[in-house]
Amino acid sequence: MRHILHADFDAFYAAVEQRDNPGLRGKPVVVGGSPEGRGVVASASYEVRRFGVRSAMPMWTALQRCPEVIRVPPRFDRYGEVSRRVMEIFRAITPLVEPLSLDEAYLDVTQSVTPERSPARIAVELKRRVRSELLLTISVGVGVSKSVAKIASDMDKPDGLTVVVPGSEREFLAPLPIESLWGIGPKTAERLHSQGVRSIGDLAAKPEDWFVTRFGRTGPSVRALALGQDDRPVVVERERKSVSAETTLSHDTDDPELLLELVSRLSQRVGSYLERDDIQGKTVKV
Ligand code: TTP
Ligand code: CA
Repeated sequence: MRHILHADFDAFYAAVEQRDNPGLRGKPVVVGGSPEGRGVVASASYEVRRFGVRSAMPMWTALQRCPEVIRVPPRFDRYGEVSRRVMEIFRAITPLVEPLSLDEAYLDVTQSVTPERSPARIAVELKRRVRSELLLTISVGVGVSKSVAKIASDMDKPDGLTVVVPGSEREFLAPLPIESLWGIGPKTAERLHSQGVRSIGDLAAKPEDWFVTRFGRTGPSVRALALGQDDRPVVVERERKSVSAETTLSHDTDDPELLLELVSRLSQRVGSYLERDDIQGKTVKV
């Protein structure tokens, strides 16, 4: 049996800004581009979420929902630096750390567990270290698999700690909405809702062949996740699967000349990344 922690910063970009600028603490803060430049909210402090402001929302919508919102432009270098430091703290607990993004990672702590040091204790230690060394809060989920740990870390945000006791995975998952499961996006969820399947428990109650009919090849893995079964290991070094470049225009356009010019510029950027790292791809997507 494995013991896995999933750790995730609360309101990452916004929390770093509030930490670095005490004047922003306790205030409705968003990090993102300007409304004039069609910016979107990258991160919203918990204070501003009460107004219904969320990540990926256009900045002008955020302004409408909360006129007193304070917008801070992103400082990606700073977030990268904080990310490197938190990963160091994680690696001091276990070498088995798999970062998922700048602000979240899986930790396999199986080897660190002793009768005196339960996985939950390790999670408490981890939260304490991050708070004292970085002055930031993380939410942690503890479970025997990646999928359960990740869902658990989201249950009690911010500054949360949710422990799923081994053997109680099905019980833990049953009341949660199907959207919490990896691989169930909004479209699939809508389709399943119309068939009366809303909770993971509803899903888990379906027979094996139902999954194959609904999901095809991925049916068995969706079923396994719904039953709380997931034996994917924590992988320290992950192979990079793609290289990309993107941009946002200040106005919508369907001008073919402009678009071609843009595609050319972005593909040159992708090309230079490939060259720099001496790697190749075999599939191109626009
Ligand atoms: P999240 O972990 O999704 O969000 P969060 O840390 O701001 O808030 P919480 O986890 O407490 O719900 O994303 C981590 C960072 O990634 C976030 O701070 C900013 C960036 N991000 C974007 O730039 N755009 C997005 O649409 C999302 C979702 C995140
Ligand atoms: Ca986060």
